[in-house]
Amino acid sequence: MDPAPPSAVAVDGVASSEVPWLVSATADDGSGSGVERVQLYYRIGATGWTQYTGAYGGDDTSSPYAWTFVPPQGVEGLYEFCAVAKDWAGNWEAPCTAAE
Ligand SMILES: [Ca+2]
Repeated sequence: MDPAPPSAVAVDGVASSEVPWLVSATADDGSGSGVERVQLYYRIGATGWTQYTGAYGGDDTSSPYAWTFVPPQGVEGLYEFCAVAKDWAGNWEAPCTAAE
């Protein structure tokens, strides 16, 4: 039994005018079933979180967890990142609230 969700934390890449950015995340499931996948979310300002998908996005199913992030709205603006993990027992981490 593994009732507990895993947790993932996005590690911001250095915001730069040179794209793409490399955004990575760490994920851990403690003594549970293990991390099955990690998703990257981003937001700009106070907007809602959007999952980063597309050619370089989507679910990362193997560690190290990292994404080649092409800022969808250009390099201007403050991007915040959040990662959400799922474990092999099917438990999802709670959706993003604050940047992490
Ligand atoms: Ca777990």
